[in-house]
Amino acid sequence: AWLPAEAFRALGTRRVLVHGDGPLVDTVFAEVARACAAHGGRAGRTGTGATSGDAPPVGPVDVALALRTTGGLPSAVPAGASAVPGPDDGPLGDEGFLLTRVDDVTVVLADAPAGLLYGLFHLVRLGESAYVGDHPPRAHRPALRRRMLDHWDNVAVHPVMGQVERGYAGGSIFWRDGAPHGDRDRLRAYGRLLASMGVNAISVNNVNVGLTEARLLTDRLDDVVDLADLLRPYGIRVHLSVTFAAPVVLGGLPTADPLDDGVRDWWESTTRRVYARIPDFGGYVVKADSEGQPGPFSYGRDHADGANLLAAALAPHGGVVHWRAFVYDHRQDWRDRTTDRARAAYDHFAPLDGRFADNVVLQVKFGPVDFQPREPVSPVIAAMPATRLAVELQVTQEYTGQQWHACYLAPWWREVLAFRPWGAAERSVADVLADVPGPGPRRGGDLVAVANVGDDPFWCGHPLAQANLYAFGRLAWDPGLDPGALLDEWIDLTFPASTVGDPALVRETLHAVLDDSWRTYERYTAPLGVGFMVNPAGHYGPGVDGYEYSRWGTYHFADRDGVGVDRTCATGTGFAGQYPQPWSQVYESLERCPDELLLFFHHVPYSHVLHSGVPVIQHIYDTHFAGVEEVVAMRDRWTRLAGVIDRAVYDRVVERLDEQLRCATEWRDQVNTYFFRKSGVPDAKGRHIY
Ligand code: BDP
Repeated sequence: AWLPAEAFRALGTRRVLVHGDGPLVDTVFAEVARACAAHGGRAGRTGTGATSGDAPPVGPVDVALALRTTGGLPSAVPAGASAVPGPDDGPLGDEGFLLTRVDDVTVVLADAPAGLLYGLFHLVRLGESAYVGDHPPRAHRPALRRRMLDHWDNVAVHPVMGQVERGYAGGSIFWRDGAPHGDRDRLRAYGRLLASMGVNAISVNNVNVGLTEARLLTDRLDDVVDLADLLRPYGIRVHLSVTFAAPVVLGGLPTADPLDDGVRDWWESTTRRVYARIPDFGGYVVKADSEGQPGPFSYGRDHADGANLLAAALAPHGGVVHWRAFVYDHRQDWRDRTTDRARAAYDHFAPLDGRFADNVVLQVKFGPVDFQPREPVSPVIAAMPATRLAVELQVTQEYTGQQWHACYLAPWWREVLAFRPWGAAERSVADVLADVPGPGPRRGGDLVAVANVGDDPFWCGHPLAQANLYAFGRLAWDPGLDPGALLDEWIDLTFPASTVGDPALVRETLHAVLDDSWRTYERYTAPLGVGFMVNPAGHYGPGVDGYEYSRWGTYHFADRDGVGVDRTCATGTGFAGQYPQPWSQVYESLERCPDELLLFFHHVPYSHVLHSGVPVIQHIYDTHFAGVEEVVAMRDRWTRLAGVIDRAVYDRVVERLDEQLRCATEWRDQVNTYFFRKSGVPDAKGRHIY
């Protein structure tokens, strides 16, 4: 993974002072001391309680990482640094830091320990450039206050989903066969990786909560205490997925009705017991009334009643509920225009805006359906001005190649975060989450993602899938970051120049393979935003009609004349009307709807000509041929790294690219053949279609 010892070379060759107290500062000092021991520098520490057992102060220093709260700065920090004004746009806060250079000393200042930790990893990212030239004081703060990973990990092995639901990286790093995993070093290493990308919250069990997993809240709490202890030194708070039926299945109560006093008491006392053991416990994640999970609907209550019940139990302790908006009827059929699955989250939640307690965070999947490689941004995000929101991404590649396919998702997430639901001059999704002022009350939000990590030696199955994990954390810190620049960061931290044969070639090759890989994946899979042509058994590989006649509500409606889902207000399901202006009109209009979402919003004849000038049927053929050619090129590019990077990483990626090519070819052939047979329209370029 990223952060091998060599990534600390620039820091570790210098004289570094760490100033401050507390467990997170201990972590910073341990990192610095290790780096200096490896690379010949010197580490020193000052602070009120920090001297005994620590290395002595180092005299003149090249680098100082100092907490400003502990009674002034030590004398080794140049006087000028104490004069550095606070950044003019407000305090640094709990997690921010300030970086500058004064009298040839690189100085990182923070007002709280987590800021120092993030400042340290910022220095590591900067490498040599942190220690040369001018660095006028600059404040760095996370745009989003909670940057969270949800692990869909089962404690006990699930008969269908295994140890990790939608996990493609081996078993869980937290659990093994019903017990804690036990590899504590690896958990610490994971905490360190997460801190280096800015993640500060994690939920450690699946949102589909089985009975064993439910008990983490009560008689198996010790296991969670242990995880919290291991991750706390990296600034990470632990959260738990809980079942709404917990008062019944764990507490033996006759009901889980959110308005029942006994139920309320049960949640309060249970939550109090959790905080007695884990004072910085983050809170609960809840999937309710969705895909078989219990919820308030069973008691004739709504989701504000449900969420507020748990929020009330958590509020005195500072915890939050992440209440998922992924609520829909998974036994529907396309009965009439109102049963469109894409409508469900908005239909359920928009009317509840304003009723959620302050410590409820409504967690909304980025798109209206389900983590497809292309969907419009969920209209719920623009519909809840009085509710805290989290946008949920899927780092685990359930629908994007399952960590067999190289698919760098940062460009896609960047598009989602940059989407402006009220039009070009208004706020973006990232602004909504970051509490940027706009019409309506200001409400802060989170970015959350389903994790892609397991006990695989490469952490993510595909070594290059680590770039997705890394980019997620960094985008949650700063949604404005450029995906290409993030890839550079990840490359520098993972393949430091001193560890590879030809750093320039490594960089060039990784960009060639990854930069456009999400669009490549989109090209060889379901066309033009229609989604879900996947194999229903595991969501891997093509299954063009796999869901077409089932009850899951995900259809493409292809027939001999055309394809696509009519979600217009005029003639379709009315989903387009869930957007504010201008998007409701843009999506409603066949002329204005962006090509890449055409079949999400419209049912069109195969001859319909796209903005690109190409008819839909020909676009399908062209993109599917192109997608496979691009995978061939990716594979060729990668082989140039033979002998240049670590052999095991190289081989693992070759194995994955071979499979990606096989699978992409299968996608191409099945999708092209399907549409050729449905439409009878031959490929204008005369290529072979079976
Ligand atoms: C779907 C997954 C399913 C999850 C569900 C969810 O296929 O395994 O339980 O999302 O988000 O995409 O709850």
